[in-house]
Amino acid sequence: MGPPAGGPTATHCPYCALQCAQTLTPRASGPLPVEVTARDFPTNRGGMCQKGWSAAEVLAAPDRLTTPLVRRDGVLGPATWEEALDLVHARLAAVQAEHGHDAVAVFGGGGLTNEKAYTLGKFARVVLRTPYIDYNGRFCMSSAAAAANRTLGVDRGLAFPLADLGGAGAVLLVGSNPAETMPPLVQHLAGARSRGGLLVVDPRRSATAGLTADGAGLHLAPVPGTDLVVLLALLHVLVDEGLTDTAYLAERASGWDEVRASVSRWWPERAEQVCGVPAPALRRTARLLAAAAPAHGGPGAYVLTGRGMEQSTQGTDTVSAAIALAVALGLPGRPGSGYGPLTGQGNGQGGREHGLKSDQLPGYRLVADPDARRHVAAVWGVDPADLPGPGVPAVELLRRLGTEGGPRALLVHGANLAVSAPHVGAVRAALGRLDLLVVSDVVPSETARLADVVLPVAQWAEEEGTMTTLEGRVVRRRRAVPPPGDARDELWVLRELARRFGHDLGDDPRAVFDELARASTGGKADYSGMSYDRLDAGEALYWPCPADRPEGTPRLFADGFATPDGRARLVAVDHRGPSDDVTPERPVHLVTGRVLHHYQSGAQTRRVAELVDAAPEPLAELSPLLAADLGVADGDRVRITSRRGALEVRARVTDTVRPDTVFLPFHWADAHSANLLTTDATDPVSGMPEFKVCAVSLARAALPAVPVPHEVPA
Ligand SMILES: Nc1nc2c(c(=O)[nH]1)N[C@H]1C(S)=C(S)[C@@H](COP(=O)(O)OP(=O)(O)OC[C@H]3O[C@@H](n4cnc5c(=O)[nH]c(N)nc54)[C@H](O)[C@@H]3O)O[C@H]1N2
Ligand SMILES: Nc1nc2c(c(=O)[nH]1)N[C@H]1C(S)=C(S)[C@@H](COP(=O)(O)OP(=O)(O)OC[C@H]3O[C@@H](n4cnc5c(=O)[nH]c(N)nc54)[C@H](O)[C@@H]3O)O[C@H]1N2
Ligand code: SF4
Ligand SMILES: [Mo]
Repeated sequence: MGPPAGGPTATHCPYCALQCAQTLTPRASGPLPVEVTARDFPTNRGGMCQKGWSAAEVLAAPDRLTTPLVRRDGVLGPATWEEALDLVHARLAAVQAEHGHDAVAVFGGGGLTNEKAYTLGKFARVVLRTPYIDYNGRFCMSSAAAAANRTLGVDRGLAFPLADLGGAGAVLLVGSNPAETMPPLVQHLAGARSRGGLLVVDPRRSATAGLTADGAGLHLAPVPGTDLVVLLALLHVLVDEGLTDTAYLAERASGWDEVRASVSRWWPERAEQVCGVPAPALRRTARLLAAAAPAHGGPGAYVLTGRGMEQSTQGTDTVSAAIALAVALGLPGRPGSGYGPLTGQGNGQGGREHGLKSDQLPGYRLVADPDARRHVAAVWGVDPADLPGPGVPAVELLRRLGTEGGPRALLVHGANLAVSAPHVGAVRAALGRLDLLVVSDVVPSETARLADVVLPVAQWAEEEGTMTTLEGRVVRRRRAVPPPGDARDELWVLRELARRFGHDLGDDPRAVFDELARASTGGKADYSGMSYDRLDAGEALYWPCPADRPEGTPRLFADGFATPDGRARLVAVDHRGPSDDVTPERPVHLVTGRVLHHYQSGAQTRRVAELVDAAPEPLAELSPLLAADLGVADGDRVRITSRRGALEVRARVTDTVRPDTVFLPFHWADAHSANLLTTDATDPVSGMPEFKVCAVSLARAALPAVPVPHEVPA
């Protein structure tokens, strides 16, 4: 591993897909191994959020995993790597000998580097020979990915560099709150705000919706789960008022006639009845977008989506409608205009490009495609017939754990399922049914604490690799310090496990990158023209970057879409409503999401003192009207009950939420986990769970308020 170089190291943030550029300077003394400063880069322009600034604290977390742990007599205790890996190998081999290859499953994470994601996918398919692999990116980007694939022929997050947003006259953000989830991104919205064109669709007046004040734009606050109606109404207005880009539609899209017919019944007054957004606001929004669009001589417009609309059982259809809106306005592929989802995890994009998704092989190829299997099998030196077929999406995989014929052992790399999976009570029960749970992590996450074997791995500032950002741009992650104690690089862990199964996997990140570039050759996400040398020389490389077009592709769709005929395949869709909609017994919509100071399951950020001080506990946001109805005052404890579970948290009474809605962040665990309440119903196309909306009842908690326990790491 070698000692740290000692000088400053240029890398990127451990957390979200914005991948803010950072400089890490090793510290000679003090509790933290490195000092983190922001570095200029086109996405963050020298900015970072508090999570990025405080990231070094996770390196030195007091309960950082520094040795393998093995459960003996019910208790996790230290073990050597030799003992831990021998045990994992022996038990996996025994499970497979008795129950077949499919008896072992793998769950990955969108925070893993491309090298680790690729190797984990290869490990599952070549070493374990199991079809059961999926990742937490299924919870994140799967609806946006499914809609982009079916409509545009490719899924790359944004199809353009983020900095392009600056010149836009209008930016429509549907269910996205970047002011809290990617704060430095807000700089790129300044142009649209100055032109009065920031258009935010969110049932809450989120921090981002607040940016529309003072003439900077409009905030539409729909009933949760009704975004599709909002979008169909916007399309209706474009058609009705002759605002579509007819030349672009004729040349670049198919299916428009069906879409046009399908939106005819969503005139704004009717849409208002369902989505609650006033008809005049729908009309103004459509007109502002059209005025900014190139067909009307505007400076450009963007349609951007977030988890607020995607994490729904109709997420794929809702994103398809957002794409139809962008296409009807003539935006995708036009300079200064476009469509895209704001992706989520640091490498959620790269994770699926390189094989963490149940139906995908490296290069964004399909497991079921015979040519793809042949190509990848050749790179891996195996018989295509030996590659398992497609597996199942995350929620289904978790459901099958420990059931008759389902997987009996699970390896988790970079996901905290015991907090972040939907209907988490059922997921915890499923994990409890396993014969063997092995978790690789950097800290004792809630999932790691349930494991039979815990493997301590290196993180972020301690490793080399690459990440693929929300722009489809590949950036280098670089090592500044060695991992503490006995924590090891995850590539080494996979290599050592594979060796015990008689397989040879490389663990040098540069060599793994070269191999994944080869495996991606000719695929949609082609990295074959990229190398560490080019990335280290500071080149901005966006995929596809094939060897014969090594300049890469910052902007997609200039000459057509990635469909066989180059046209966008528009899909007519209609509103169905949430799977668990409000009833007289459960009359309030529960909406879940994020706050600025915490990341995801909180496994990392609940270990950072300044972030815990800023946001020590989950607060249920409810309106003064609802609070009065319940007899709840600000700071009182409320009990929230859904069909699946109940929890008690304190209330924040605020006029930023609709009176029919309560908002709860999901960054806390155990009795405070929002996912005790959420449903695991999924979108039929993407497998995306409906995290965003379910029906709940609320009551003032019967017991007197007790101090909320701080999350003290065990
Ligand atoms: N601080 C912080 N930043 C993060 C993360 C984090 O955990 N914390 N995670 C990263 C990841 S992985 C992701 S995926 C991104 C997510 O980034 P976002 O998509 O911005 O985050 P969310 O808070 O999940 O959801 C956005 C908004 O959707 C709204 N919403 C809820 N229901 C609905 C609905 O029915 N319709 C509409 N239109 N809106 C709705 C919520 O009120 C919320 O303001 O953030 C990334 N950045
Ligand atoms: N109710 C509700 N639930 C949600 C969402 C929501 O909006 N509402 N959003 C969903 C979304 S968009 C997402 S992306 C998921 C995220 O779901 P999670 O899987 O919970 O995400 P993280 O908390 O980032 O978990 C990553 C784990 O990996 C560990 N880790 C970090 N780096 C490494 C590494 O290099 N290697 C290994 N092995 N481990 C590492 C961290 O310590 C942590 O324990 O949550 C989903 N759950
Ligand atoms: S916005 Fe995202 S990438 Fe940037 S510092 Fe914050 S968490 Fe890190
Ligand atoms: Mo995400």
